[in-house]
Amino acid sequence: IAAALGLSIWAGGEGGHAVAQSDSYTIKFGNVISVGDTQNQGYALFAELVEERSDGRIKVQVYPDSQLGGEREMIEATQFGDIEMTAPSVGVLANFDKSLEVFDFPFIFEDAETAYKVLDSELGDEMLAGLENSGLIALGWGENGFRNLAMVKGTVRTPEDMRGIKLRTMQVPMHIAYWRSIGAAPTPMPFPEVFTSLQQGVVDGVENPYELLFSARFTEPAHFLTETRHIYDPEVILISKTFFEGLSAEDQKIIRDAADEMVAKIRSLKSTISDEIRAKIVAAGGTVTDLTDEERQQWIDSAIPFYKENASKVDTGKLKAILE
Ligand code: EAX
Repeated sequence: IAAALGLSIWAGGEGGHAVAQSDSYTIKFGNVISVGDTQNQGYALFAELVEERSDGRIKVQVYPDSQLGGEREMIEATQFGDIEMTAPSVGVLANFDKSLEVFDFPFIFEDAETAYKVLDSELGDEMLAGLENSGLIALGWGENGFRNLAMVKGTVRTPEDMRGIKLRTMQVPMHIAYWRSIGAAPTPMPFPEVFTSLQQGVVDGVENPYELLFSARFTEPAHFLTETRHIYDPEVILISKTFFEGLSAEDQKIIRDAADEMVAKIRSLKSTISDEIRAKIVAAGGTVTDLTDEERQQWIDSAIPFYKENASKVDTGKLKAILE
């Protein structure tokens, strides 16, 4: 068979291994985020730094906007080395590594600073390192941000208002379980399908950080927004393990250092973007509603039955450590 194949299957086609042997190579980095969004500005910086510091040997080709598919597909492609990098929502990634499910618990972080404390701690490092068991090297925590509601038919203020509402969620079991526990009808689907589903009335609403809701144009059909901040969504910057391990120590360092700078840039851009985009949504004719303290408390309390039901189903030690 080797003779019949002429060994042609290794001529650059077999994931990272062959590519990594040579001096010059291209890293394909797929994501679902729109061009120009803060994450993609961070990924562009990463591409620039890697290219510059390797004297042009390493190219990073970023494929935004779901060009290479949905997040689950791209995680699998990265595991297999069909692409080298991706940066999915932690929720979608938790399907591959259960210990990450603790981030899918609603209202677990009050603000980004608290989230950073956990992500940047030993616990956070341990979680990133654990992804090696799934064929992935995590280069750092990116950030999607706090997720808010965007509805088609009218404003939602309380958990009660969600009864019977078809809400598009990510394909994340814990998110689905929470929305179901408050009486909503969660409808999981990959990101690339959401816009059409909103337009066609397959779902009544969607939840995502303001920036993504706006750049993906979900706020056109779903223009009744509520700042629920129900889930803080860190994304994880991933590189294929087989690919990365085939690289020289020098190249690994170039990539890791550039990833650190990318993460810092994403965090700094994220610190103001939510308010900026919120203003743009309103200027475009959307309605954005803030919760009163009482309403916010109702939302937090609405998650208690969910915690009671699900705390023992995840890595309880980590959940407890985060809550503490
Ligand atoms: O990670 O699918 C989603 O709603 C995510 O927020 C998006 O894919 C970015």
